[in-house]
Amino acid sequence: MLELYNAPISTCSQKVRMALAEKQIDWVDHRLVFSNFDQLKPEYLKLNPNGVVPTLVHDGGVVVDSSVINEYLEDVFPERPLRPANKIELAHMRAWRQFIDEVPTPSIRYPSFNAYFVQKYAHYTDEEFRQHAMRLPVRRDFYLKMGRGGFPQAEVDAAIQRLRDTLERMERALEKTQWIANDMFTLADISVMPSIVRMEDLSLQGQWKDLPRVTDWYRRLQARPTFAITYYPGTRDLGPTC
Ligand SMILES: N[C@@H](CCC(=O)N[C@@H](CS)C(=O)NCC(=O)O)C(=O)O
Repeated sequence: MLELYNAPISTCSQKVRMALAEKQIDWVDHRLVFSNFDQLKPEYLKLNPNGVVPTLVHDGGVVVDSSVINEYLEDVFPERPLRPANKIELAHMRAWRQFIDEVPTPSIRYPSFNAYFVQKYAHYTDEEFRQHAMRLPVRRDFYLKMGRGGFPQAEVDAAIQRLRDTLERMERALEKTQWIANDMFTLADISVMPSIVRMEDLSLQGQWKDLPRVTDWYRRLQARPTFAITYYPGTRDLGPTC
C-alpha cells in the first residue's frame, strides 16, 4: 500500500501528487493541515524528522523529500516512465531537477511567504513567533530571517529575478526539446511545475509573457488530465488559514 502524507497547497506535495497521477498509481491520501501544525506533531515527526511534507509510506517503508520520492516511484514502478532510459539523457534530466531544487524551489518561498504565510503569524508576539521558529527542524533560520513582518522587498525582488533566470533557461531548453529536459515529459517538468503555478497565483505570470516557448509549455502542462487531478479544488486557495 502507498500512503502519502501531504498538504493540498504545498508545492512539494504537488510534485509527488503529479508523479503519482502520471503513473496512474493508487495511493492513500493523508492530508496534513498546516494551520493545525500537523507537520510538527510527534507522530508525524517520527515519520519525517524534518517536520515538512510530503512523506511517502510504501508497505511500511518511509521515504522523505519530494525529489527522492519521485525517483523512488520511478525505481519501484517503472511503468509509464517519467525518466528517459538513455543514461546521458537521464543525467541531463537529473541536472535539471537539481537546478530546480536549488534555484526556483527555494526562491518561490520568498514571495509566497510574504503574500500569504506571514498573515498566519499576525496575532503572534515576537516571542511567540521566535518560539514557533525554534520548533522547526529545517526551516528555523528561514523563519527567523523572515520574522513576523516578512522579507524585505530587496530579498523578494532577488528571488523573483532567480525565478526569471529559470524561465529564461527553460525558454532556451525548449528550443531544443519538447519538454524541459527531453522530448518526453519528465520529472524535471514536474519539479518546476509548482513554482510556475505559484507564480501565476501570485500574479507573476507577466514574467513569462515575452517567452513564447515557456508560455506554450505551461499551456501544454495545464492541458494534461493529471494537472487537474493534482490541483483539485482548494489546492490553489492560499489564505491565512492555509
Ligand atoms: N526538500 C523537501 C522540502 C519540503 C518542504 O519544504 N515542505 C513544505 C511545504 S512545500 C512544508 O512542509 N512546510 C511546512 C512549514 O513551513 O512549516 C521536499 O522537497 O520534500
